[in-house]
Amino acid sequence: MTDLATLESAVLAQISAAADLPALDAVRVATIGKKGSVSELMSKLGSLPADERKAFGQTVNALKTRVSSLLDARKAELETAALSQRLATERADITLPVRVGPEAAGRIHPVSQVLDEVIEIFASLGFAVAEGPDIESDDNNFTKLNVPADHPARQEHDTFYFQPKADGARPLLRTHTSPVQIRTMLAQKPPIRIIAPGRVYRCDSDQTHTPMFHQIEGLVIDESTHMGHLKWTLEAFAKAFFEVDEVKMRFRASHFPFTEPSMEVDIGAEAIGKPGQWLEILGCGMVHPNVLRNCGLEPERYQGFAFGVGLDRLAMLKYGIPDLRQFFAADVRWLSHYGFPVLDVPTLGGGISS
Ligand code: 2NM
Repeated sequence: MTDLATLESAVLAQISAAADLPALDAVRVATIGKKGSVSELMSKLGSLPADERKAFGQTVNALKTRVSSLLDARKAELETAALSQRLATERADITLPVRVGPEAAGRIHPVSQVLDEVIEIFASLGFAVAEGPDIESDDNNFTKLNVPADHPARQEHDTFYFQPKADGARPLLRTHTSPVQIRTMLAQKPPIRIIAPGRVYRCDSDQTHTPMFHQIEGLVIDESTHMGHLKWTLEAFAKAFFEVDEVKMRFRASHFPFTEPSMEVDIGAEAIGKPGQWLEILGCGMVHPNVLRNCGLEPERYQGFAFGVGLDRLAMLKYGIPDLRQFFAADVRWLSHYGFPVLDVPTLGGGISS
């Protein structure tokens, strides 16, 4: 019994001396663990006289229970101390600004933003989006569009051609998105109401021209579509795009092989806060009868209008971006300045721009 009392006071001393949770666990293993000093006492049971066994067993079990509950108490004490320590040192300053993650730091390119804006506006007017390949045939890009064989736009000087194929055909990089309209007219009967956005290519490179730029063209064909529809549509577009209630518009006579009559459209620069000036924003006209015929549509039955807008130029005008060439320089500093937040999606309900 003296042995037991000595053992117990030694164990109690170890428990209170344990300074942290790992040290306390070591005491637990060394005492009430499988081969611990308290557990080992039970192995003496066999060598005791039969009449002492019961009392000894009860005494050892009681000791084990006391040691176990002291271990638990010390454990709770150490855990509380550890928590207080963390609370005292790991303080969060909730007045600091939130750290912005990559999804919020990313920016949408102005051309993508303006493309989404234009699509949203024409979608609300009932236009569908049509697409086609960047590499086109001479036929879709020029011939079907009533562009004469000797037209300057067809020259190598203006158009990017690929090497001629075995059959002599020369594929090219489309110089406008009009071949998409050609494909649409060949594939479906009127009524047709589409816009065709995309990249276009011309051998041209200076302050205001890049060899690749972006266009959006539109086409409406039906049995009684007339120039009043064209003017109303473009006015509705200009008001929605520049987010103004009224817009001054000027239609100047022009010439394109694929439309007759053809016009260039200016808007009063009041729309972008520069009163007194005119801004050219697009070209348009009534689709030439030859183009309709080339696509299998009888001009005696069908007529319609088409227009083409430069997206890059629209972006520059609306958002006051000075230099076209910066659009394609892949400079993140430029993009973080002129770009748009990822979740700033243009909608007519929520606002075309915000
Ligand atoms: C423009 C200006 C005027 C145009 C014409 C056609 C088609 F295929 F219907 F003949 N598509 N696009 C057109 C007409 C494009 O861009 C300045």
